[in-house]
Amino acid sequence: MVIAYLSLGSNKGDRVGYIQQATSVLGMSEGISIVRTSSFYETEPWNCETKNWFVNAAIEISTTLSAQELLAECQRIEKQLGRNREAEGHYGDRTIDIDIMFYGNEIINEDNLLVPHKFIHQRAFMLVPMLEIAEDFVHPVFGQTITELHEALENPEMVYLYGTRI
Ligand code: PH2
Ligand code: MG
Ligand code: MG
Repeated sequence: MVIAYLSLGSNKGDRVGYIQQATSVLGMSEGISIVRTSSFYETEPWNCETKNWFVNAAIEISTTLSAQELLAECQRIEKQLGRNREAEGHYGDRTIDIDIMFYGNEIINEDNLLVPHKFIHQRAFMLVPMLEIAEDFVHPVFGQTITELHEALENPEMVYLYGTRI
């Protein structure tokens, strides 16, 4: 059994509804149990063209799936909830994006999967929800806790200006 942390994001349609649906479908998947969920945050698009703000959240799961099996399950659920990668293009608007942030303490560097997610330490929309559910979790590459990574953000005090808890 491995504890993993997922980042959920939506900037198209019923954003909160998609995140709730994704969480409930994940919880029904064989080999996945939901342990904890963060609040929802409305966040400014980070490094993408769109003007449509996201809703983001983080969840803690315990799983018997391998990291690759978990990735496949996340992608299956994205598709089930109407995500169409071909139509949306790179960083386009999406009904739901489910990213593996951490898979236990494992460091995975495979063609289709990088864990820890390579941008966690730069993204308030990942760190702020994580603060709520796993502030003491240590990033296995940087050796710093979520709290420390959040404090090291360029503008940690600005977080609530561009991201609002909803
Ligand atoms: N996801 C991205 C790129 N930019 N910005 C916000 N605020 N939230 C996201 O989930 C997000 C993003 C790529 O997946
Ligand atoms: Mg993403
Ligand atoms: Mg993704």
